Amino acid sequence: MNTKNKGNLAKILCILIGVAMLAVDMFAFVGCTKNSESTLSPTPTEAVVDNKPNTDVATNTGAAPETGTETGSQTGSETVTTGGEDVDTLYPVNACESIFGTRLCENFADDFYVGTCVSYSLTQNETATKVIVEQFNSVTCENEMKPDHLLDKTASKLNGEITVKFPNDTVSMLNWAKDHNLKMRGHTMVWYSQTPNWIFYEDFDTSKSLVSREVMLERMESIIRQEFEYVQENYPDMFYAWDVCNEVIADEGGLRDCLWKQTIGDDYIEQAFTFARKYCGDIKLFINDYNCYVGNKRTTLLSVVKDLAEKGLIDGVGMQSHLDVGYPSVGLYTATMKMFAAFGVEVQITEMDITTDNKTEKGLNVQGQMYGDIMKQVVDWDRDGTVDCTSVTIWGLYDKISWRSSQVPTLFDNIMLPKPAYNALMEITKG
Ligand code: 9MR
Repeated sequence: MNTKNKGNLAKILCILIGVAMLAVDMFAFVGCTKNSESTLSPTPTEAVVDNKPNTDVATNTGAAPETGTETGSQTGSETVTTGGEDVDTLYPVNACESIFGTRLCENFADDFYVGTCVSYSLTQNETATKVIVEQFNSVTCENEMKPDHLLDKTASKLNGEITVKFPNDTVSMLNWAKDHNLKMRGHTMVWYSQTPNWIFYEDFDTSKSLVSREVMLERMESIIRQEFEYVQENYPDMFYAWDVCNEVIADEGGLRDCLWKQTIGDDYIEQAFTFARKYCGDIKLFINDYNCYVGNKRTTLLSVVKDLAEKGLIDGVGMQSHLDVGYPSVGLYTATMKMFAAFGVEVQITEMDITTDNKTEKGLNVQGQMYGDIMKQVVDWDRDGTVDCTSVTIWGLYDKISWRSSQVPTLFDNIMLPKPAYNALMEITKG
């Protein structure tokens, strides 16, 4: 029996066991699974609520842009609820030596890293870990390396200077990635959202005044230095790219207004990359955004990237790529990628997901086709040198835990089985 047939047999076995266990669960015999996730995870209801802060996101039809941002800006929130990690406990962990018999990342091994985002709970789950390690060779913390997770207010006040502290859940995730030989993308340093307000105020006290440009520049440098130093010391060579600035362009074009810009000034992006360049070692520096292909937003992003590239401050552009089957067209999306590549920088697809409201077999095939068409073009261009794509990350391991779960945007369905989208990527052959 050849490898492919073995893989298919393993897959069928998994599906049969999965279905059988699903039936068992319906009669409430839940104690038979090996996973301990149920005690760690929120209930499915909580999960859906927690993972969807942006219920007002557009559905990306017609000219509606990709969304992917939250409405709140710097809220000062000091906790992050990752939520949504209700990993299905029914899936057979040890039933098959190889879960699917094929490896997505192997298909693109000569081209770029293939990643997924992970939450703390996901990394605690045996099934999810097995699928991730089999299918992907790169991961991004979905929330656990964002500013509100790493910036420690108590320590900052105590020390009288901005203090970065990698909390236990983040450290556990980094250890998990290291133990499984996964590479990581850092996400993210300078962002208008999920960034506590107190970092911008005198004495880290929001009842006082905003600090001066000089003080904020010192704080910015310190944050960037501490983050890079921590990972270089504890996880050398694990991080290959970092979103230094995230979502800095306004939806209508121009720079997004935010407290970074208000305190430092319009050059805050260049300043961030200058500091990052000083401390990053071999880690590649990225500017990351959504709707990169839309009108004035694209125009501004192109000019920011061109400027940073000419100054040698940036290594690549992260196209988040929260897409929908109705928008953008594959042509518009890939043409934009080529424009960034023309500046001589790398391009990474950093948060790819493609929503669809049509969950029928036909709808999922259309979704698969779009995943496949995009990736085929990216692979072709990467191979002929038109685009230097170095990483593709899918935002969400499987539909049930996606931030847009109701529109089933990932490669794996609600019980973590491969969808047509997965198959479409596997079908892209080596040239
Ligand atoms: O997927 C993330 C979700 O769990 C969080 O609740 C949300 C809060 O901001 O952030 C999501 O990830 C975002 C990413 O960090 C930046 N680009 C848009 C992503 C989707 O909102």
